[in-house]
Amino acid sequence: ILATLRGICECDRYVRAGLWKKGDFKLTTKKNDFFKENSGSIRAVVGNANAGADRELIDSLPALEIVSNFSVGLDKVDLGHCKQKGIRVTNTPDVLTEDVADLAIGLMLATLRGICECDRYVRAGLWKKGDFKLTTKFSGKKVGIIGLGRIGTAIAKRAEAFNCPISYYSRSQKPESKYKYFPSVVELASDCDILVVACALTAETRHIINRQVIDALGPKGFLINIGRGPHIDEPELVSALVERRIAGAGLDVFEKEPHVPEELFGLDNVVLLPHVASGTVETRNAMADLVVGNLEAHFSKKPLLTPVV
Ligand code: 8YV
Repeated sequence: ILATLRGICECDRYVRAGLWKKGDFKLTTKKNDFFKENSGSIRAVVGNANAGADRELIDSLPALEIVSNFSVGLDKVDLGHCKQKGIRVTNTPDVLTEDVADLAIGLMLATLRGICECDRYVRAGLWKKGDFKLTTKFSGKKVGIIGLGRIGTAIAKRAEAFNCPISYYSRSQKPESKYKYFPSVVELASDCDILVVACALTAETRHIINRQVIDALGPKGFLINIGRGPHIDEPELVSALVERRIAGAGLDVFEKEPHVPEELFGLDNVVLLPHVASGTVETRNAMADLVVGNLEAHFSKKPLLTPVV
């Protein structure tokens, strides 16, 4: 159901064919021209997961009042600088939680059960020659979640329905949570079958998945990333996947999007998606409504709907 509705196999083919790069390049060119030509009069900026408002952009727009971001993650917005300059910042929480959590489960199923590889196998006419290899069972696997916020909790709830024992790592233990807490990512990785990155990207969580964590996850472990590419030391992950030092990975995000390490394209133990966790018509419309709603509120001097700064 998830693969069909969310186009998981089509997404995987899109990334492997190198098409992602073509989509984003044109946007970047237009953005630069527009900002240059209108820098003195721009009062609002709408960012997203890949292009927000860094110090340089903020300083080049003297009339800027608000950054209304089309994403929940704000790692591309210099929040400290906005605060200092009195620029308001909003994001799009809650409305995308279900989609991102659905896709995390979709990635787990697609990776462990080889759904995209199966799809390629049938399309290539290989079924006639013999049955597909056996894959890995998902139900009952131990799921470790990094970051038990809104999205992490929604993933845990869904994984529980598959009888998966849940454990988590976060900066501090959540006293209200019934899930097992680990005070370090390495301990969490050693104890689970599937490690899921679901935390915000900050200076502290950059490369939270490093060689040590990958080794702790081990050759039977799977890694799922629906957070941000820089959460993972990507060259370390690529060599672990090539050398089969971990069993597999389901990745929606990459360090230098839309560039994906080409060593991954030929691997059968990965599922590669072009950052589509919130990418449904329903959710993108709800996110757009929030972005516009925040701008309307700001310019009519009403309270912002989802203020961050
Ligand atoms: C992006 C996301 O906003 O909300 C986030 O943090 O990463 C996504 O929802 C979306 O891909 C548009 O860039």
